[in-house]
Amino acid sequence: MKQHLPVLNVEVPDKAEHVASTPNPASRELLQRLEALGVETLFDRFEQQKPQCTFGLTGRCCRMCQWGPCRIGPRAERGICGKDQNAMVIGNVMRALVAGLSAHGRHAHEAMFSVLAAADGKAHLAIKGEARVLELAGRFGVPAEGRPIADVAREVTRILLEDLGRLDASPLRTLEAFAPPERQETWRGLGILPRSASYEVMEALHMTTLGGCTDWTALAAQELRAALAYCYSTLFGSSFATEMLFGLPQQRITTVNYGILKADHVNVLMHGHSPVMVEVILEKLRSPEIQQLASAAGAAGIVVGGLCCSGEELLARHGVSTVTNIGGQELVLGTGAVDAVVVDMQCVIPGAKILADCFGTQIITTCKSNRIPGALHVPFDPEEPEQLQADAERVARAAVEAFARRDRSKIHIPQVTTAAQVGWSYENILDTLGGAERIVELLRSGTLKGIATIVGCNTPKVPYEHNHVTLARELIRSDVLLLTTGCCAHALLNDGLCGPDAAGQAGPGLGRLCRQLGIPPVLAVGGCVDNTRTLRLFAEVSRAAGVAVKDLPFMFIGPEPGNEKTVGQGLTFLVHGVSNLVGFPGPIPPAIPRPKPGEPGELERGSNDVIDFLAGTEGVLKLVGAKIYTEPEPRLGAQLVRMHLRRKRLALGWAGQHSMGQ
Ligand code: MSK
Repeated sequence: MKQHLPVLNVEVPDKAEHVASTPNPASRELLQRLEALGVETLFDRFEQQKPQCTFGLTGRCCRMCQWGPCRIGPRAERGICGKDQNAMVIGNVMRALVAGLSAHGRHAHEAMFSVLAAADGKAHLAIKGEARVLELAGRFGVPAEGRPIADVAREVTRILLEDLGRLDASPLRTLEAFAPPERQETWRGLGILPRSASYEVMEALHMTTLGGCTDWTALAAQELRAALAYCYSTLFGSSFATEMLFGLPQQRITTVNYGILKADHVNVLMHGHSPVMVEVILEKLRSPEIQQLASAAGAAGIVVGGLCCSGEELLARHGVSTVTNIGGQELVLGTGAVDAVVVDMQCVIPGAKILADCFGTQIITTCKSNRIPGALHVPFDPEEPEQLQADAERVARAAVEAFARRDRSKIHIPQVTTAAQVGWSYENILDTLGGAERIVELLRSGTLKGIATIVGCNTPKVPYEHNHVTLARELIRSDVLLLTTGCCAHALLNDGLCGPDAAGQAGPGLGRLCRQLGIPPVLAVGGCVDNTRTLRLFAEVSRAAGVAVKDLPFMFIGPEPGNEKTVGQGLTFLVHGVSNLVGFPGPIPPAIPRPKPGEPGELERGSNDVIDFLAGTEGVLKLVGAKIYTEPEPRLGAQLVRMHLRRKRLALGWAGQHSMGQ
């Protein structure tokens, strides 16, 4: 059933609408096939959860201590402890943010210790990203000349690790090295400079424990501080460590979508976020020994496909075909063609194992934090990496051996493939577009009306992938260059918007530029942590323009927010001065008009300090120069983005004769 939420003024879709509106015909085919087979997916379980609790949806349910759960509504203005709505709502959002921060923190920890392992010559790992090592050495003031690259990488990584775990008040060095000076001044003035991921998570949980901080403004400040730790301690740390280890993405053309699976091949999917073990498993799967094993098992070859962000890491550096995102991970198992899914950390939903059992797929877990009952567990520990090569080979063998057990009667692969132009690093985006000064010129002249990052997860609260694709199509038509990561990127890759022929869907300025340069209008820049690449681009364009990021026509768009990590993604850009458009309201109650005291018949805006702080004109907009817009209808969302970019351009005197294409 559809659920209308009057308090949020939105309607969430039912399963029929997901099926009807999802833009990828392969997803639709699999949704219908699984329904016909009577196999349940997240879209069915979403129906079972309806109606969803409106206290939870609006952030007014507190489960932080064992006195509760407490709800704030017409019957109770405060929780049992006396906590009011503001403290409850911002506390809930902050706890979501630091959960996401912890997830990226563990990812960063694994990547950084893997660099140390490589620097120490362990586990046959190499330092392939010399350019990034040397850049970081320069930024951190680490001597590099005449030293072995392993020594420099070790010293640089020790600094990244300090940034991950510092407990004293000394500066977060990655922030000092990479954040625009204007921003550093702003954050210093607001008192929100963070220490590290570890400290800010501890402080956020401390502040929100029973009898802790109930001043919502102090909690809001910690929210922004934690967002900065999220950005400079974990996102930059993960992305940089991975680039030091495996090098930068390289541009290439590849093929994506469900149709890359082949019935007569071993089909292995890589799923999760941490790229370390999957890189070694990929090497093993491509080795003559494992290829021979596949052939002996009767397979015509081995297909490797990517899911979620581990898939995007392999796509960016190796051109490995991606298939789908968090919302499609059950659907791809419904092809009955997947022999094994190798999963590491995050975004692997329990439903995937249920589907795997239905179709005889082997699940192999490789992160010691994340175990799944019944799965083969071969954990990677970067602090004890000696087993890495042998374990990766064991995983590759197990995946190939699963081929013999597959039930061939259930194979159903939608024959849908899409071309994609991938491998975008910060450096090669800059080079391809002609440098930061040239990008400023493109923006100033109106060839590009703006640049936006469109990212994030899926949520069953909006039609599956519909918002991602609709917003992207609308915006490129309006000459807005898009960068994308995460689950959104999968939707746009499969739709062809990141492909070599997508220029024809762009507006006149962006389309011409794409044809001139041979690029698509949507650039897939990697996994969730690689939003750093976009942030660096925004900062570099700002430097070249001599205009603060907050004043440039940039936007962050999260059409289908889902994971706790998305809270930090949006706020990362927000604290840099980049306004957010989110496709579904966060767990924050809207400010509802109410009768004006003493003036019957008149209405005034209902008080909601938290929403006023995040989305009004007096809060973050004044403090950091950006705010949050919410709009679940994607065409209206696109209008909001156009309006926002237009206002920025007008203020800069860059609007000229050009109108935003509608
Ligand atoms: S995988 S964090 S659901 S983007 Fe990075 Fe997708 Fe969101 Fe996970």
